[in-house]
Parts: sequence; structure tokens; C-alpha cells
Amino acid sequence: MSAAYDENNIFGKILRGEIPAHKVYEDDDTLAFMDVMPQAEGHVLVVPKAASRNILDADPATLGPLIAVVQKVAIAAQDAFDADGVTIMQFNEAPAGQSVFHLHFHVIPRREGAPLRP
Ligand code: IU
Repeated sequence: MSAAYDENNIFGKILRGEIPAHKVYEDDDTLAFMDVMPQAEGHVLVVPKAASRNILDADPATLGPLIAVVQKVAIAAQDAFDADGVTIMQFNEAPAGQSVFHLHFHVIPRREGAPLRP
């Protein structure tokens, strides 16, 4: 079972406008912004505005609009960064690689022969 959502996380603060972010897309349900430690050029994070710790506790109603924006951002990022493909990643809980506990998808444009930065 997932731990409770804690609003005192960095993406919650970005969503509330308490700290800045380089936003690339926003609608009523979703925000997308540049990752501050990109694993490749054009690394974007897509987050729901709804309070979800990760996919394990998310309301299914949150996921439809969210994945539609992930697709929109992936297509735009591939085009904008002249990439050959796009990696989409999403982690749930610390043992699985999650470090910020507000649901997010990584959208990372990929170029032939260019591995992700750690
Ligand atoms: P993870 O899926 O929880 O491991 O990824 C968190 C991401 O949030 C990671 O790629 C960080 O570089 C990114 N990030 C950020 O964009 N801005 C911040 O202030 C912090 C982390 I802290």
C-alpha cells in the first residue's frame, strides 16, 4: 500500500507557484515543465494537478488526461529536439526509483547513439 500524499514536495510547490519552473505546457488538469537535471536534451516532466503520490494511488480519472498530455508532449519534444525517438519513464516509490513524491512522467527525446545521462 502506498504512503499518503505529502503536499510538501517540490512538484507540489511548483504547482502552487511557490517555486519557479520552466513550464512548457499547462491546462486545467496537467502541467509540463523542464527537468532541472535532464538525462538528455529536452527532458520534460508531466504532472497532474491532482494530488497523487504516484500511479499506485492515482484516481483513474486523473490518468486519462495525464497520458493524453504525455503523448502531446512526447510528439512536440521529438519534433522540437529533432529526435529519433522518445523514452517515457515513470517510477513508483523509492525502491522503484521515485525520488519526488508527486506523480510524474519523464518524457525524454532520444537520438541515435546517445545514451541517457545518469
Ligand atoms: P523521479 O522519477 O522521482 O526519480 O524523478 C524526479 C525528477 O525530478 C528527476 O529527474 C529530477 O531531475 C527532477 N527534479 C526537478 O526537475 N526539479 C527539482 O527541483 C528536483 C528534481 I529536487
